[in-house]
Amino acid sequence: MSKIFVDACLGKETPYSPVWMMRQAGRYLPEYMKVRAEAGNFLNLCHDPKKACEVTLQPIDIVGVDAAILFSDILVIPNEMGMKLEFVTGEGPLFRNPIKNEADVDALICGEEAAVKLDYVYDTIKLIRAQLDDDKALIGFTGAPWTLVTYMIEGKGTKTYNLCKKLIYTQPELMHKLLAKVTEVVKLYMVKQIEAGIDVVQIFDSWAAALEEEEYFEFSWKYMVEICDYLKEKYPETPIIMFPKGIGQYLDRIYGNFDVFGVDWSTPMSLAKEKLGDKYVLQGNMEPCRLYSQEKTTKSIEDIHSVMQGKRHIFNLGHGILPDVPVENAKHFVSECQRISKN
Ligand code: 1CP
Repeated sequence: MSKIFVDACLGKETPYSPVWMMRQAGRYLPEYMKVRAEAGNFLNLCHDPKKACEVTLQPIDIVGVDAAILFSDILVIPNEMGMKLEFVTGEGPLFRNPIKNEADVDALICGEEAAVKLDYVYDTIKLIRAQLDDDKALIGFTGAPWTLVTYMIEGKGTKTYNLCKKLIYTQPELMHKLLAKVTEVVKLYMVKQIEAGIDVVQIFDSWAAALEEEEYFEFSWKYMVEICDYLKEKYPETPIIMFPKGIGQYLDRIYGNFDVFGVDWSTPMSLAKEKLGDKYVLQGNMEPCRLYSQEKTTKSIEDIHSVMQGKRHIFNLGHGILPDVPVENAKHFVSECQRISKN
């Protein structure tokens, strides 16, 4: 059966522009909080295919989105490369022994050995695929190598990226060595996600905006494109969405073998359309905080629709939904996207 979301990713005409939300399975849903409490904590939830499947499907049933996104986290990758991941309540992810030198890079588990350790993710995908309606798509994902190494080097979220940048400007070869290792695992991981049943791949480069232009293309985009080339050679039919957050000023230099460009909320949709709309389907890009107001949500959807006019477009937020958004407002966003873009 055809899936409106997959059709839209491939640039085919669809009855309306499909919609999903980044971070749609998460803390704004009381049903999610209940399952997370049963699991004990977030990481247990990621490791439990039955529960991870349940929370993946919640936004389909409750909010009415056109695609489900696998419930997991980008940081399970470094965890399986041998860096022990913890989540400190209220503070987010933590690696107590971040990468400091070449010996730490050499000690990482790499390639197939790391990719097979993510078997609980593939099991989750198989369960979801068996339960998801045929007309809904399942999105699998990874972090971009650059975004992943920011956590591996800093040990946690950062505002300054100073340890990462120190490596870039003082030991660029070591940074490339680390990025290449992570890229290798990501390629194998995404192939296994596809083989387990995902329909679409999204690559999150959440911390793209931390880098200067030349450095961005050298230390991040290049590796994302390498992942796309690898996946497209094996599975040319599987659409790939690239989401580099906050690089609207570099749009002229975007290239690569992928299908959809995810536009973040700080980049005007009209600019993205002008620069990239002929080459890529565009996804996005409502400012997520508009979800606090139904009126401002509808206004934004109308504005985005007047630019895209229901063609080569997927509705989404310009970054993740926040935990204190009322569920009613998330439902409103989804139904308004579907209503306003209807042909
Ligand atoms: O308390 C909780 O329940 C944990 C909160 C949470 C959730 C729900 C985290 C911790 N991760 C997730 C799930 C998650 N993470 C998904 C699931 C599917 C969905 O979107 O519904 C996805 C796709 C991610 C991806 C992810 N994790 C990204 C990239 C996307 C983005 O939002 O930019 C990043 C940067 C992470 C790291 C991470 N994991 C969790 C947190 C709080 C963070 C961010 C920390 C920081 O700001 O540095």
